[in-house]
Amino acid sequence: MIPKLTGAERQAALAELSGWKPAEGREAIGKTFTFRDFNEAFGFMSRVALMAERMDHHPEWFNVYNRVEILLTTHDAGGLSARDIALARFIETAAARA
Ligand code: H2B
Repeated sequence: MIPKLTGAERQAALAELSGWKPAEGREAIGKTFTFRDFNEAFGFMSRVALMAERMDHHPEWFNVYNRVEILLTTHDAGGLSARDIALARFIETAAARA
């Protein structure tokens, strides 16, 4: 069983992750990314997908053309865990490189 973050850990993580917000009505965090076009958005998604598979931790996401909405939560924990924070950090670096 993966431990859920404590309230303090959650707050500290969110303070450090620019633009990530708690989701409405769910123990999850989310952020929407906008790219130049679909090619750039899908390239970003491909890099995130490969890392997600390596981490065995997968995003809930939605893409329309150049927009990618991402929600992170740990199903096995029923809320946020350190894995969500690690994946969010990787996503930030992938988006910055796009
Ligand atoms: N992704 C996310 N976001 N949460 C999980 O709890 C999770 C996952 N569990 N990816 C993994 C896969 C689990 O189902 C497999 C069996 O390891």
